[in-house]
Amino acid sequence: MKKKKIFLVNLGLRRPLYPLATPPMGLLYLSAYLRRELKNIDIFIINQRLENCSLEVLCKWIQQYNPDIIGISTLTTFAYLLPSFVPMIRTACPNAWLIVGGPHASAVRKDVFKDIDIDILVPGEGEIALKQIVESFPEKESLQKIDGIYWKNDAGEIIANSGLLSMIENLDELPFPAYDLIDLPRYWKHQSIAPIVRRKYVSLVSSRGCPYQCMWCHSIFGKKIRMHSAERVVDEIEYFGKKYNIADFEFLDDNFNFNPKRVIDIVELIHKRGLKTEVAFPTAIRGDIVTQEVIDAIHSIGTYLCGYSLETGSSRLQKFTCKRLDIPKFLKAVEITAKKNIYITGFCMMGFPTETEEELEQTIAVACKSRFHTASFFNVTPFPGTPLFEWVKENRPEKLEKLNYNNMDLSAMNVNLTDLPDEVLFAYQRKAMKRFYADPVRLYRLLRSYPKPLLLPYYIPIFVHRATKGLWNSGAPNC
Ligand code: B12
Ligand code: SF4
Repeated sequence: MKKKKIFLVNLGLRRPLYPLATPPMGLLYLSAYLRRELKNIDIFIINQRLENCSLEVLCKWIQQYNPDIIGISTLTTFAYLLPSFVPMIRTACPNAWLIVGGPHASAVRKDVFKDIDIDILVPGEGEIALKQIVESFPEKESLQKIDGIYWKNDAGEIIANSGLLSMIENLDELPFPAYDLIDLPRYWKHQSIAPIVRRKYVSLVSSRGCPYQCMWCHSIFGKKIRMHSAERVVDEIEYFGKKYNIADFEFLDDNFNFNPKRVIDIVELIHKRGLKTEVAFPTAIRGDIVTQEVIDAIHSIGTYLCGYSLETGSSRLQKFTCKRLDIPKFLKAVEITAKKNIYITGFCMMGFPTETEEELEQTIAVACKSRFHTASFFNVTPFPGTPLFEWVKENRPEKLEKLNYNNMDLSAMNVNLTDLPDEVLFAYQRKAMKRFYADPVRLYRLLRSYPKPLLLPYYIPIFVHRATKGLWNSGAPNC
């Protein structure tokens, strides 16, 4: 039987003010699962964010490979590339099936078909659905048996299959991500989510789904958290550590510490197996459930960086946004983490609907009081498919008219969902940067704890861009 050839591509670009490139974990998990479940296939992965190449170059790669199935993954910020890219690959590979999956597909669902001529859309966790799609190829009608996907039949109608997309109940059943399909060392030259350039690391995802309800957040993996067992997490650490001769692991979970007992079990197993590790949790720690025991444990396995998300210092907005963070417990967690000399990146959001100047001040005050080493003060942005987007659509629909997600980067977003003038919101963001960083003690702590102080100048342009928000980079909404 002829091998089925599958080309998977992650769309997106790296920019000077957003120079990040992370291993495309979604595509690595999908590939590993397909390879295990279906024997007669070949898979090729390209991450445009790593290559930073044009769509024409991407298309040439695809044409040379001549795939049967092309799977595209994209964030909403790069979905603007789809209407140019899809016709190109349609022409290059007229008989291939085109599938879109990933965060944008999960958020926008059927509406993705409005702008582009694709065959199938997978809205959420992709392993089982993609396997069934590959099995169905080339019989389009067999797609009707796959729960929860959208597809276009030969008459050009978009069909929304009934049922829910099948998900993997027990995450340990997933094979290890297929790192062998990418050139991992090339990623080490770029910044990952942890703001430290040039380090040898492997990214891991030890859980899927998050039970919290923050109104701005995605629901790609559902609202129930599923976790790898401690054994499985440590097996991956051991395997990839040996394979790449590295010790540094970056966890990309939404909620690594949801079950503190699992954290302790993971740490104990790492010690028991005598593994040498260094660990970063740039996104994965929920502050108000952190305990001293958890911090002692993660410190003992070489944790050097933790991202902590305050988002807002206002208790009213904590309730309004359903983040419901317990701020005093959060500050305590930051403090005990800082005492271990773990570098802390703090995340704040400014510009929630109904947010007042007093509440903006509260966020600045809490961030400045905290023991964060760095803080980012991002604009609140309503992404499709989130409760925040629905709220804005219903209550402030005019705010969505100006919104343009294209190529948005962390510091360039100029969205303003408040009822305050733009100048006022941006002035608070500048004030936040000034007050936070104009503190000699903080600067001393930052220099002392940042893992690679000589590389700090690399971040000056990003710092300047944020600190001058709205002065000369106000322009059109969302640059
Ligand atoms: C790593 C990461 C990044 C990486 C890049 C990721 C990428 N794909 O390119 C970096 C750091 C660059 C990044 C940047 C941003 N990110 Co980000 N990021 C993440 C994070 C933390 C982990 C992603 C991950 O690896 N997940 C694990 C893998 C296994 O899941 P997955 O990729 O979703 O893949 C699964 C499914 O989606 C599906 N699937 C994926 N691709 C495909 C393809 C096909 C064909 C099929 C069938 C299925 C399929 O199957 C996979 C396996 O089940 C997620 C949060 C999260 N929990 O997912 C946010 C997330 C993806 N990011 C998000 C956002 C908003 C951003 C930013 C816009 C933030 C900002 N405000 O600036 C920026 C982009 C700015 C820019 N200009 O570049 C949102 C996406 C919202 C959206 N609608 O697009 C998320 C969901 C976070 C959130 N809380 O909402 N991010
Ligand atoms: S922001 Fe974090 S805690 Fe809140 S729902 Fe999203 S992943 Fe969960």
